[in-house]
Amino acid sequence: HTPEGGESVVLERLAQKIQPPQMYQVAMLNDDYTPMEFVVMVIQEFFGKDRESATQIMLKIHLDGKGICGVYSRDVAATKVDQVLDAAKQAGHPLQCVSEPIE
Ligand code: NFA
Repeated sequence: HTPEGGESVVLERLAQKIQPPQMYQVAMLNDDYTPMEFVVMVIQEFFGKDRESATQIMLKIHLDGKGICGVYSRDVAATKVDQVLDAAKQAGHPLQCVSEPIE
């Protein structure tokens, strides 16, 4: 019942339909000027972390140059990046933040 394997294409498409969406990590980058306290506050406010977790993430960024603040769908990740960049700009800090697909 497989004349030319055409139904495997259909099954493949069906399988793809139930695959979860591509996820994106939102990473923050270190710089020499943004105050540690500001970074901790931003991570708490926009990524829902408690003060302890936010502090650990901030220190990882400070020491390694980069750290992941959370993983989200593409649109949510883009919104997080916008929120962080807006808050940093408003406060006059050069803090940078990027969204990157994972897997
Ligand atoms: N490196 C910054 C400082 O020493 C702190 C910082 C951490 C900045 C994480 C950006 C991201 N004040």
